Amino acid sequence: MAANRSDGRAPALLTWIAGVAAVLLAAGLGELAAMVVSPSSSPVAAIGAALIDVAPPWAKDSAIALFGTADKIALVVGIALAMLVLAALAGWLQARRPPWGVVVIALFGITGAIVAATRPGAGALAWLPSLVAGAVGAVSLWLLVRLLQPARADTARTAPAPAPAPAPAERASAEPATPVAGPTSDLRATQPPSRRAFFAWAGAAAAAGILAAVVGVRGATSATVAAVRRAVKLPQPAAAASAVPAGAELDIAGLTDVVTPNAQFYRIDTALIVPEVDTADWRLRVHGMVANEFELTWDELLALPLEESWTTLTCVSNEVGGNLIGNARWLGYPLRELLARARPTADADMVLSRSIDGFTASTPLEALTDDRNAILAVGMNGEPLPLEHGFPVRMVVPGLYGYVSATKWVVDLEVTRFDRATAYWTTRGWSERGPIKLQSRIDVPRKGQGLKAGEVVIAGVAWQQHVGVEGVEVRIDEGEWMPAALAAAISDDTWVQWSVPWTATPGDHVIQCRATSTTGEVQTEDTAPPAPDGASGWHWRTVSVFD
Ligand SMILES: Nc1nc2c(c(=O)[nH]1)N[C@H]1C(S)=C(S)[C@@H](COP(=O)(O)O)O[C@H]1N2
Ligand SMILES: [Mo]
Repeated sequence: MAANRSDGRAPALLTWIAGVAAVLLAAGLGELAAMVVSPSSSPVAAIGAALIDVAPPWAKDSAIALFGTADKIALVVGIALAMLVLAALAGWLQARRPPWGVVVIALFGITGAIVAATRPGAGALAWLPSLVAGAVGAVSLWLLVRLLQPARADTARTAPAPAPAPAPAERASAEPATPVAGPTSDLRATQPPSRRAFFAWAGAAAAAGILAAVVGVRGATSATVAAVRRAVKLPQPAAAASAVPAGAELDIAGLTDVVTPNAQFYRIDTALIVPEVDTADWRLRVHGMVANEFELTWDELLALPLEESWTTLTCVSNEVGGNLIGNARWLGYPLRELLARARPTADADMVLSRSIDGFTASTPLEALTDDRNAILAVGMNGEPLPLEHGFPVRMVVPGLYGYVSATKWVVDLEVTRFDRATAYWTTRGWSERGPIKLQSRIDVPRKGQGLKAGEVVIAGVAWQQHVGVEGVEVRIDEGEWMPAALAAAISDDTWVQWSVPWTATPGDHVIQCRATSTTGEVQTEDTAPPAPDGASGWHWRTVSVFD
């Protein structure tokens, strides 16, 4: 380990360690406090949530492109790394330009507190964990850096102000077994302050911080709302969904299941911490350009005649060939009925749905009042909504991308107009309307899968919700289009499987597919990126066929 410089300055590395140890302890205690206050009040979560909201549109794009549904983990890791770099910097500052290191940490705590307290849905004590973290970080940094500095006695000795002789007992405790003057004290002046004490304290702070963070994060994983969810008993549907038709599920290894299990359903949202909404507190406010504003409670909602329907949900960020799509059996109350009760005024053309966490979606009023299965959903594949899929209540609207229709943790419906209100992603450059584009995807042969020459099967899924898919075609090496066999569709609101046999010949080949909708539209070859209103183009896959 580097020795103290002759000028008495601690090596930079040690100042960085001091900063990191102090911030680890601070962040850990912040998480512990958040466990008690509320998960979303965690300093890291609050800063992450704010970053998500202020991030430019391309950042969301590239985050999803780079990390897919692991984008949140990537963000947290990024914040943690940035915090550690800042921590090291604060340690260095505190050693070289005191008290600026302590000031920086304290300012961070205060900033975190303000951010946490001003998040949508923030609780009354949301500022507390960040303030705890800031205070702990500032004090521990001050203490740790002090341990790096030459002992006080050395400096005191240079200014020998004659002090009144202390009482023997006092002296004994103040300067234990150290002579006030003489050869020994001279020797001490050239010695570095105790590194052992510094490492012991820094190590203890870091370890305690990590332990507190682990306890805090694990303890905060929504135990209460999870229990509320487990206790929910969904009523029998007044109208059941059709059974999955025989022949909807082709028996082909590697082909996507026609019904997506909840645990495998893609998750996309801006919520770093899954919002916790107790059914006892849930209210849906229906208001705006309506004759009859009202509020709905959970019990009132469950007492209504609920209907079950199949709808395939798709994210606008889904690339051609991507997997941000899933199909489920949803249970809920028709929004058409709910809006009929509210009686929208004639000039209203949009419903702005709002989540408890501030996310909003703009859905054409027409899509919510026509005959499609646009519902206020409480059930997913026979279970209450999973917490990360919107428990207790979300919207599901066939035919529209999720960002303009599928509001999770929904608490507010404002009937309004597109020229009066703007939704979350529209303010970030995405289209104000998002009908789902006609798409098809190759699932097998799988990416990079080696194939043996001979009879093989090419299969995948195709979708254009609420329009429906009429056919799929496949071509090899830009040859003739071959019609694929469509499996039975559950409905026009769901995707459909397809397959086509192929006699594979040795060599590298390009497989492409395209769908045709029930309106006769052929899936366009023109490629478009996800922004601003959904990707387009043909999905293709190269395969190597061996003898
Ligand atoms: N509250 C809230 N609801 C939301 C979102 C969100 O960020 N917050 N994202 C929407 C988007 S972009 C999509 S694609 C769907 C995804 O729903 P899922 O996560 O249940 O698959 O939820 C929608 N509902
Ligand atoms: Mo989405």
